[in-house]
Amino acid sequence: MDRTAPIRGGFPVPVLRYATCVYGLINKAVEGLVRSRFGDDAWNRIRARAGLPDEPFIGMEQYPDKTTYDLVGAASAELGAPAEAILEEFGVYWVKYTAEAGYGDLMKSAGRSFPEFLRNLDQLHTRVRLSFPHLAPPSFSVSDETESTLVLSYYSSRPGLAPLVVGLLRGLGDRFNVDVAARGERVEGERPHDRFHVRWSARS
Ligand code: 1MF
Repeated sequence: MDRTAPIRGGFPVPVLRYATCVYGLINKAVEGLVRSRFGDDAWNRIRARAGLPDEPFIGMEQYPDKTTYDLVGAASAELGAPAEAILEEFGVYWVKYTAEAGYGDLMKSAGRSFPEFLRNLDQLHTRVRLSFPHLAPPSFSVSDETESTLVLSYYSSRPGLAPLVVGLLRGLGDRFNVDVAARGERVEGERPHDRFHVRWSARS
């Protein structure tokens, strides 16, 4: 991931880019993904490459977004995979991880079908924010629905995470036993966002 790429307007603004912090739960999930797929040694190399001490992340503590971006960058370098691929795998993993790591009821409350869950994402984040007010959630909205397609608009203060959303959609596909195809496009303008054309079908 190119973290110094110029934004629209042509000059880099690194300070703006890391204005937020994220709950440690995210970093714990990155650690869980790497350890389960690639082992403890790989995790230690990635953690060290990201310049992080050998200390556990605390789920309810907040860490600068930069820590997570650095972890993704270090994983990309260590594993020889593009950052986009790592973000996508992380998205798939997150859906399972949170359902098993204490947020099963939260996930259940968000919906009993793939499209219902997507329609309720902002509500889900509102619910989390009641308990954890420093959450800086993205916003999602659903439009153009048919029985098997919809358009998902994704608004985030965090740059470069569209591949993560593709992974989240795939993870939700696993959760609801549907195959998901998603094509994303960037929408510039007054409220820049990513728009995903999503299609799903029951798994055979
Ligand atoms: O700001 C944040 O800390 C933050 C953390 C997680 C914001 C959003 C999220 C969840 N989101 C991650 C990608 C964000 C990308 C972006 O910012 O543009 C994924 C949202 C999502 C999408 C599809 C399906 C499921 C999803 O998430 C379910 C979810 C969301 C939040 C939590 C759990 C499940 C959550 C619960 C507790 C938290 C933080 C997040 O804080 C804790 C954790 C442990 C102990 C105390 C507090």
